[in-house]
Amino acid sequence: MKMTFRWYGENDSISLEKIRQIPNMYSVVTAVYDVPVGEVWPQENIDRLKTLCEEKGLKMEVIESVPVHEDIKLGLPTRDKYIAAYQENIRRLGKAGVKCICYNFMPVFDWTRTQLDKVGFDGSNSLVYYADQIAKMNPLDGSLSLPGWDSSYKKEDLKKLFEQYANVNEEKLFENLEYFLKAIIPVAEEAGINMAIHPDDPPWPIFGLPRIITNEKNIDRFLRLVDSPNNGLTFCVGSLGADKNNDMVAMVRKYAKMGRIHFMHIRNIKLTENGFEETAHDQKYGSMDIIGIIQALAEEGFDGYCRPDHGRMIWGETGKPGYGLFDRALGACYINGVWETCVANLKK
Ligand code: DNO
Repeated sequence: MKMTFRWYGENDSISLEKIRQIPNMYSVVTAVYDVPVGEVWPQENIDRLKTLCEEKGLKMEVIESVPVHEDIKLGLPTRDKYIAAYQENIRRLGKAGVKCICYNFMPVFDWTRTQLDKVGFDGSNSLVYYADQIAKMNPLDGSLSLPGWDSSYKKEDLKKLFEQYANVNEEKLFENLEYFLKAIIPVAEEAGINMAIHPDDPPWPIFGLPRIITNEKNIDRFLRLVDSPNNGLTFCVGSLGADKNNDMVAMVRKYAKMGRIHFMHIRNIKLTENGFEETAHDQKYGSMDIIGIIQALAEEGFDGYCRPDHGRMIWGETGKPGYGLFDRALGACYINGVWETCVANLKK
């Protein structure tokens, strides 16, 4: 397992020097952030990021994300031009030595939470999702501001998007995903890149928009759409684990055995009657069987990438919700410790 850390490029307040000092750190996870969705990333921007990382002793083998234009998800006639740009991005990233691209296929909204700084029992704060709060939110009244989604949408753009998605149900979204995969996976195969879809977070429809990468049945279907090892998963524990019907250890074991997990996002959440709360990574603070998951990965000889996922804000740190330095670094150390113990026990 190769440990990685998300870095938001040169504007990230967390420096590569600091990331480098986290024990066992292998690669950053980053992206070209200043090019609009659907456009080709200049090779020089990609190469510059790579050089910056390598100068600090880190690799740049994972990209998160190359975002998918809404027209592709909607299946509009204009999708072909955006798919061509996507293919070109895969080729360019392959040239720069990238091995894994994380992306998602969630309509309009990426990850969704209802509060970004809920104070926990120990005075730290974290992201939470409460169903009763979501029920009160209206994405069309212009008041919504969430960390995971593109705030450049204007109220009118959003209204139009919602109208367009009125014709897209789960079946249609699967069809549009299939069309996209059939075009990009052969390019990824040639470029030596593993594509790793991120599950929908949370794994159920939001604001009436369909979501499909949500459970084992749908993931099986996704993997069959293009049955290539390059068509794989970002297995995000905190996303899939928000649905208590998902048996996380069994799913991790199954997809790791198939060689289809390319990237692990590991974090813990505490499930409540009303949704979930993000916690420290350590097993005992949340509802996820983090140790069982890492043990399954070790037993299956997982050699893909892993990153600590959202951290709490601790020790007075402020910054991008979920993406501070301290708690994610603690998360990486915890994951490393459990991983090394599991691997050592297997050798006994
Ligand atoms: C949230 C992230 C997601 C993820 C995208 C991948 O913290 O896990 O925003 O990067 O869904 O495309």
